Amino acid sequence: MYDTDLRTAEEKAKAQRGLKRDDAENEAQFQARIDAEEFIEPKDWMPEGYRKTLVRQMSQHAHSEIVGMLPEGNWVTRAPTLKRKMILVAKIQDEAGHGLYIYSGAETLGTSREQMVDDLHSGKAKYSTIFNYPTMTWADVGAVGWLVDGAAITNQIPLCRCSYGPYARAMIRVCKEESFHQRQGYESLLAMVKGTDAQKKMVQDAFDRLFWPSLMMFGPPDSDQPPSQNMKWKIKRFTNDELRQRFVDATIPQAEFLGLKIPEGVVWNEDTNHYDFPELDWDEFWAVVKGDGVCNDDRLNSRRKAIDEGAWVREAAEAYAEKQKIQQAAE
Ligand code: FAQ
Repeated sequence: MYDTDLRTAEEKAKAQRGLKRDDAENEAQFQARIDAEEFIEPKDWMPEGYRKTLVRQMSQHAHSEIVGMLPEGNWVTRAPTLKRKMILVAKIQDEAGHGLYIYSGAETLGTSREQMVDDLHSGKAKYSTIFNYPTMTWADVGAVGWLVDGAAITNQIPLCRCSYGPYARAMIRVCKEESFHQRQGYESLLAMVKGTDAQKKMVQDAFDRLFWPSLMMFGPPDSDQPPSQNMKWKIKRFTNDELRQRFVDATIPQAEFLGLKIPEGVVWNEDTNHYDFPELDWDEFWAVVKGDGVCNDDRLNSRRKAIDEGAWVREAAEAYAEKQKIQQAAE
């Protein structure tokens, strides 16, 4: 109602011009550092758009790691052997670790983890569409390792060279662990295809259902996107379609080695030296992004429940930390 800024109009205009000039200079300097392949660190000046884009992408990434534990968690009690159970538990714990590093990395941009988690639970923030598909059989668990972690690595190796230092550094360890995840998934399917006919059929079925959604993990087609500021800022180094193609080219020979039937329309193109593949069902993709996937409600309800039921643990930990602080101050 009242204007508390006591500067004259002339003073305000002058300040605005100065601000603009400073911002332009800052922005030019910032872009020069990016072009020179320098890392941007938390306390460095950055354009608001860069900060926002990173918080969005990193929080979405962290949420994906955390929500991604749910489809696999369903199988811990049903893993076929003790060895497989131990591997699965180790993998799920790794995913939790990835989520925590990436939340911490995103917090260095000034958004609290509580805020990011609230945004996930309110439906404002996204997580990868792939985790809204169910894991119906044990072969699906292997296929998640092979295809979902495989797609994640393809996407994330370039992120080790992302211009934002904390994200890039977190990705180095994450990619090493995802690589183990991909191999264990592939190895478990390799064991199954050497088994009974029913096991082979189960692997084929998992591949048929999860192959296309794993291609959607790379995001919408380039033709839908305006030229990306993201690439200029070197947050992303390759476009969604480039990475999707790279993943298809790596995955089809692996599927052949498993003895799987390759989906119709996926064919080697001698001219391009790549596999051609049909247009994905982008209506399905957007429906899942918007919350209409088979498991969207289930996943979010599980996360909300976990946060509510864990509230007393967080309160106890805070009370304990407070007590320790008082004791240390008294010593
Ligand atoms: N799902 O302009 P673009 C994992 C959204 S971790 C949902 O192309 P961008 C580990 C996008 O946010 C897997 N939403 O966006 C694991 C944007 O939304 P906006 C996760 C999607 O950011 C394995 C809009 O559509 N990995 O798997 C998806 O430049 C096994 C327009 O899209 C990462 O997050 C999608 N698939 O590129 C855990 C990697 N795709 O702004 C357990 C880091 C797009 O309109 C078990 N993220 N959207 O609100 C990225 O590299 C990028 O964010 C992309 C999207 C490539 C996902």
